Amino acid sequence: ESNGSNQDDLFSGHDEEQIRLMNENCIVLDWNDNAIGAGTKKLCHIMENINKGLLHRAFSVFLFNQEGKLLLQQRATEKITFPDLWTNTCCSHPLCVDDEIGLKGTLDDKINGVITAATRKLEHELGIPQNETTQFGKFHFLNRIHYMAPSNDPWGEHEIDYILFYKISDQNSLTVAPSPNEVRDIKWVTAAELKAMFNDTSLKFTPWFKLICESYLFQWWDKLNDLSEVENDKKIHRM
Ligand code: DMA
Ligand code: MN
Repeated sequence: ESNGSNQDDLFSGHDEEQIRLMNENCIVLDWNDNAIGAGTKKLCHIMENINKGLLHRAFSVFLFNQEGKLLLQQRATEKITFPDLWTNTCCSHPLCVDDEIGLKGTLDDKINGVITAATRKLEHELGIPQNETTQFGKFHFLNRIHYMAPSNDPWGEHEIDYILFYKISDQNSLTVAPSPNEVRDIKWVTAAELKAMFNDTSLKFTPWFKLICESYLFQWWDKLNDLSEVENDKKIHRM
């Protein structure tokens, strides 16, 4: 069989738009978060490649309103990896393009690239206009988490994930208009409401969201008014 028909097999039954997005170029990394190349989203998310060590850069946004509520999303059924699972506000990958890759290779430069990608994807997934994201609040970089998690066969994740908090500043409100091809549902929750959701066995969560909830999320959330003691951690946390 040709590579073409193998590719058709891998994607058979999946959504056309989500198949198209599998051609995006992710940033391939060494274990210290240095960019060493490009790899399609497809290649980076095949467990067979991950098991050989293929690693890429990602980000996870946690968006909070003025009341300290966190915006959750349920991933669309159309998503090829981790469909229908509840997760943090927005996750994706900075791409191999000049303004997202962090060309200077410093952590600050990489964070800026990730924030550019996050602003792009908040609009793409949740319909939050980029000009609102840049004007109506502020991103905080918390830390980086290196983790691996299988999804439905043959797919999985293996990422260095930049954790970003975004706080809407006083008097502003963001337009939120989710794209149905990306997001099935959304929900604003307090910490107590999120903990209650974990006790509801009918709800399923993404592995990275569970990892972050079990480690840092609630202690950071307690400090939402002043993140200065916890943000900008330069260490890569292997989980
Ligand atoms: C990938 O998210 C990023 C993390 C942190 C798992 P995703 O599968 O939602 O990516 P995309 O939105 O680009 O499909
Ligand atoms: Mn990924």
